[in-house]
Amino acid sequence: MARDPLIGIVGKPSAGKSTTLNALTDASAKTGAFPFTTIDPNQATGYLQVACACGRIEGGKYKKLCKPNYGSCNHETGQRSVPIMLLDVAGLVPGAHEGRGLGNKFLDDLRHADALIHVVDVSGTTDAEGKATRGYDPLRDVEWLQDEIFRWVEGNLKGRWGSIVRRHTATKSTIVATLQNQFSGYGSTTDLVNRALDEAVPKLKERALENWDADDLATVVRAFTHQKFPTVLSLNKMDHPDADKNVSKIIKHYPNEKIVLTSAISEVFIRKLVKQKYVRYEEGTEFLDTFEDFEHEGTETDCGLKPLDERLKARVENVRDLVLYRFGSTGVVQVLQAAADILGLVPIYPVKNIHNFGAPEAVFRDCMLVKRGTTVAQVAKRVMGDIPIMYIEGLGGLKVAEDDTVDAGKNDVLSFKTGPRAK
Ligand SMILES: Nc1nc2c(ncn2[C@@H]2O[C@H](COP(=O)(O)OP(=O)(O)OP(=O)(O)O)[C@@H](O)[C@H]2O)c(=O)[nH]1
Ligand SMILES: [Mg+2]
Repeated sequence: MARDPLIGIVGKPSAGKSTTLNALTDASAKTGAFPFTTIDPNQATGYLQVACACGRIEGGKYKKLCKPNYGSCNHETGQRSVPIMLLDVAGLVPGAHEGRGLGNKFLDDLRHADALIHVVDVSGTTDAEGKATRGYDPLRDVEWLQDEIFRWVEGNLKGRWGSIVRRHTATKSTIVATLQNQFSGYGSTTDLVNRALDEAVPKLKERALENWDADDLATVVRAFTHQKFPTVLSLNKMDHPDADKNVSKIIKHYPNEKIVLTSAISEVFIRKLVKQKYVRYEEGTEFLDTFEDFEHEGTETDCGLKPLDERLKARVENVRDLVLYRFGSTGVVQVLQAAADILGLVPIYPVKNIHNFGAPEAVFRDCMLVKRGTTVAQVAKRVMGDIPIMYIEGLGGLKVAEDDTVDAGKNDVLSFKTGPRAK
């Protein structure tokens, strides 16, 4: 991943994809209770919550000075919001890979996504096409959506398989090189293709590509899509009375999937109230304070909140009872964290000066999200481009080897020292 990560939001029509995007960002993507509200993809910046380096270095001395260029850092907690790009696409329906619904275009929009949030409507009030119904079983949606993505990639490859094999033979390429050539349009890497082949059947690597049959190809494509699009299930509309039984069923059926329960609409509602100064809210938690809560404590004069009218009061109570107190949060902050987790993203802090981290003006100004296991040299390339680097310093001013890797808390604060251009 030589560029910033991109998280795709996928699901059938009316599952709540655009609502999820709006809940995670300041976007105002159009939402609606009818299929295909979204046609063109909406891209917006979300914020991933991480524990900032400022909180742990030199006993938190830099916490109060931390000054992110993008996003923000809480000077009390050292919790940092790091920007991350999100893409909300049109709904997918069964048969999309053959052009049903809005067809392939939207699968194409997903090409550059590094991970997916699959929004599943667990209220059972929308069918596979997103049309209003009751008692629909959303268990099916998990499977067919993954299948659509697989069939889309498979279809793209199958159509050209004859010429791919001819070229492979003529150029005496390796299997990995030929597949990487085909998958590069999805932002694949040789490493990813290798992992996919290892996951599929390592034996296929030894068997000549000319002898692969349709099943072999399908196995590899399945493994590739699995590696390329790690997916978090966002079981959305958990505020609905029918959600519980559907949630249990999905969790039982998919014990190994990464699953988060969400109520995107509640998060959007709360954020609106925060903007209008009706409530104070700690994102990602159940803590939501209204004017009335402060009134009880006798501090109503300085809480800075407006009193709620009866209608809003009832809606806030509803959100508390059905979502916040039952599940501990609306789940949307957690769903983004889960997506970053399956991708193995860690925050890396490039600094100009490894001893003062940019003080006084630019303390931990920059933070980027990279995959755990990325080498220090690859990080340097992303930060510095082609500028030649003389050496790289880590915490304490110690030199760091270029082939060393990064992780949370390991080689995550780095200073790149540039030198004269090589002759
Ligand atoms: N009860 C409930 N309704 C929700 C929730 N999230 C979204 N909705 C409603 O579900 C409907 C569809 O939401 P959208 O966000 O437009 O869905 P979408 O997946 O983007 O749909 P398309 O763009 O048509 O594919 C809207 O009426 C939303 O208000 C939720 O958490 N709970
Ligand atoms: Mg939409």
